[in-house]
Amino acid sequence: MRTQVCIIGGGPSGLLLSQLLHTAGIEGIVLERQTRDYVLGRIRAGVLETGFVDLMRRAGVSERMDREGFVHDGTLIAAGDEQFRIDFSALTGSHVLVYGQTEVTRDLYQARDKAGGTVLHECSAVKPHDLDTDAPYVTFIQDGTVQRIDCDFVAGCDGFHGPCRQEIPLDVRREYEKVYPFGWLGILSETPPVDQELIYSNSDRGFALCSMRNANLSRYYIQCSLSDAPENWTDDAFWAELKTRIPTEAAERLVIGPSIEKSIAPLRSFVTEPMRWGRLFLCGDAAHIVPPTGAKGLNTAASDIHYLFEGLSAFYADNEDEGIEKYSEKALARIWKAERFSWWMTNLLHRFPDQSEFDIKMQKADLAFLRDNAAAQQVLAENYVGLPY
Ligand code: FAS
Ligand code: PHB
Repeated sequence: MRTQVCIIGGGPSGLLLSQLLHTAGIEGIVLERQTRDYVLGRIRAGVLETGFVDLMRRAGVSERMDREGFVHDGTLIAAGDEQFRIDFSALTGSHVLVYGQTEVTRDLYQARDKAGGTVLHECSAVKPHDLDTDAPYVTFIQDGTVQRIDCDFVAGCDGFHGPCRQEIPLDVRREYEKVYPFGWLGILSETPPVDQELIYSNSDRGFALCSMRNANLSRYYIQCSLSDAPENWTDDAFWAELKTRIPTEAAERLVIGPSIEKSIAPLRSFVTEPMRWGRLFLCGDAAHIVPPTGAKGLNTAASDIHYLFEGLSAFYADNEDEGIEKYSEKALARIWKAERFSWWMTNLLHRFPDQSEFDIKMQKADLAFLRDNAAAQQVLAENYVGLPY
C-alpha cells in the first residue's frame, strides 16, 4: 500500500487529522490497534475550546456537535460551602462547548466512513521505519498478515502508551514529567446535571468536579488515592462522598442514580521534546499529557493537529516546508502554556498528602484572591476558553 500520510492511532487526534487532510485532497491511512467499539467505549474529555470546535467545522464534522453541544459561558469554583462564578463571556468574549470526546470520535468515524476514508482496526506490531529518510514506511500485522504502507510522512497519534514517541532517539528526546499523588474516580450517570455549569470544588476531603454530557447524562469526579480502585466504591459510597465535597445547596439538589461507567484516571503532566523526528510528527497524548483539571488534554491535541495540518497542506499545495519545519516549536509553545494552566488548576483545587497547614492557607488565599479579583479571573478565563493557536 502507499499513501501520503500514514496516521498511527485512531483516537480523536488521528481521526481529526485524517479528516482534515481529506478536505485538502491529501491521502491518509489510519492504523488503529483496537476495535472501533473499544475506541468508542472510552469515556474521557467533555469540554471543547472554540479552537477545537472551529477545526471540527473546518473538517465538515460539526453538524451534531453544533446541535447537541452545550455552550458554557462560565464555570463555578467552590471552596467548602462558598462558590463563585468565572464569567468566560464577560471576561474573554468567548466560551467553551460541552460535548463528550466519545461523541467527537463517533462523529469523526462517521465522517471518515462517509468520505470512504481508510481506517484499519485491530492492527498489531505497528512500526514506522526510515523516518530519517524521505521515504519512510510503516509495517503492521492485520488478520495475521504482515503489511507495509509506504508514505511521505508518519503522524504519531498513538497516545501516551503508543510506540511512536520511542522512535525519537534517546540522545535527541527530552522528557519532562510530573506525577501527581492522587487520581480521579469518575462516574457517568443517567441523571440530570447538578447545575447548568461545571462545579470545580476544593474541599477539606479533596477535589470534586460536577460535569455533564447532556440534560440527562452527568459526569462526576472525586479525587482518590492512587491505590484506590473503582470496585472499592459502591454507587452509594460515591454519591455520599461527592456530597461532602460540594457546596451544601448543590449536594441537596444532587440527583443520584446508578453509574453506567466508573473508572479511575491517574494524573500526570508530561511533555516530550521535540515533537518531530525526520518524517515523524507526534500529536496529542503521544507527545504530552495534562492532568484533566484544566480540560486541556483533548484541546491541546487539537492545536497540534491544527499546526500539522497547516504544515502538510502548505507542503503539498505550495511545496513550502516552513510549516512542517516549525511544527514542533509552534506546538510546544502552546502546549507548555496549557501544561502550566493544568498544573496550576490542579494545585489550586486538590488536597496533597504532604500539604502543611501553611500550604492549605496558601491555597485558600489563592481561591479568595480569585474570588475577589477580576484580573485573576481573567487569567483563568483566558486559559480555560483556550489561548490562541
Ligand atoms: P488517544 O489516547 O485518545 O488515542 C490514541 C489511539 O492510538 C488509541 O485509540 C489507541 O488505541 C491507539 N494506539 C495506541 N498504540 C497503538 C499502536 N501501537 N498501534 C496503533 N494504534 C495504537 N482530557 C480532557 O480534556 N478531559 C478529561 O476529562 C480527560 N479524561 C481522561 C481520562 C483518561 C482515562 C485518559 C487516558 C485521558 C483523559 N483525557 C482527558 C485526555 C484525553 O482526552 C486525551 O487528551 C485524548 O484522548 C487525546 O487524544 P489522542 O491524542 O487521539 O490520544
Ligand atoms: C468532563 O466532563 O469529563 C471534564 C470536564 C472538565 C474537566 C475534566 C473533565 O476539567
